[in-house]
Amino acid sequence: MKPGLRSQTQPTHPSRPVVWKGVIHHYARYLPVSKSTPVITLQEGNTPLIRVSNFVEACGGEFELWLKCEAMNPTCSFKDRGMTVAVSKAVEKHAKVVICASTGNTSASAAAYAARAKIRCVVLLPHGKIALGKLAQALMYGATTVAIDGNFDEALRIVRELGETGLVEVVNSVNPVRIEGQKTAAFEICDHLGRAPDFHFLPVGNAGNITAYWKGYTEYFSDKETSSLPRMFGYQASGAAPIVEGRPIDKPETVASAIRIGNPASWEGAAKALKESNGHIDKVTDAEILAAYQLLARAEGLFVEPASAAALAGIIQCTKQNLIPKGSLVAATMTGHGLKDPDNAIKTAGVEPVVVPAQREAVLKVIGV
Ligand code: AN7
Repeated sequence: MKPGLRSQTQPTHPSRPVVWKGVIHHYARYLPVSKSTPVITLQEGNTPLIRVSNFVEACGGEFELWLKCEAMNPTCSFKDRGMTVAVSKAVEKHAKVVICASTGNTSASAAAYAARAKIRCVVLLPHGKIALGKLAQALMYGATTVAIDGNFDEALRIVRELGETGLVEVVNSVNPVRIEGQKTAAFEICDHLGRAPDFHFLPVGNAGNITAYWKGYTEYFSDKETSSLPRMFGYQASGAAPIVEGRPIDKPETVASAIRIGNPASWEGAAKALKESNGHIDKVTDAEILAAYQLLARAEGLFVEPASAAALAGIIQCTKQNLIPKGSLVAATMTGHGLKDPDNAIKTAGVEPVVVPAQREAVLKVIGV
């Protein structure tokens, strides 16, 4: 096992706390950086891997499930792992402007790291289709925020064209250094579990993350048998499932706005991960996504965004189909924080606060004890 998270984070003195300095600092040897790369970091990475037995019990499974909680990154999604590398490399090249198309999380992350690097950031978003918290992030971090009358795929096409002019640096995952940064999550999982899981579930939008995890797992075990590698299981929303359907979707639709993508940029990377890992890609309905979203919050106190819950809906689907053998070690990536999308949360919870007069008796009545 190569990256060796534990060995490198041992404090030099027992009473001295471990200081985590971010993905580049920790994994420089495995990333496309050199001593002369300026490190733009918000101390991303080193996120919790949390075992969720209540959730497994609630869905009737008999396996061990660990969630990689990427919402604990600085901008509350997994995008920060790739963005620290992308923005650091952009600064190394003396880029003055970074640009991305986004369903929300990439824009939040690019905007934050650009602010830190003191360079400009331009984000192209599908108008009216971005979760509220993500829009708030882009605006607060000071990105030039452009809402296009079109979907993510159209925004990405424009960004690619602008990238070709050489005037701006593209920080979407079509920029390969993004994938390099994101693969570190797989390193952390192996370090934490002491092995790779048997299965790894994750939501699939542009397919950058499934590509990155597979790269991470294969690099971690490059000197070992492939039998140590996990099977990669990806989930798309049924209204936005181009890889499952085998063709681009013109007008993708789903409640999980993060993965409302009809023509994934890393389609080939996903295909490779699925084939080489003997994996599986499938779709889940919006109703299944929202049910899993609410179940996780209530069963475990973990609040993820709807896109992340697509992976959970996939786990529930596989449990019903008996695809996960008893005793398996299963990991899933919870890609973003539930607070990013308060509108869907309030709608899904389906309850409202009980309004009462400011009196003890009135509150007691509501408690019902
Ligand atoms: C929470 O921000 O594509 O398959 O522009 O935000 O690597 O695309 C977000 C994607 C899953 C899918 N979960 O990951 C963007 C964007 C969350 C996400 C995905 C996204 P990929």
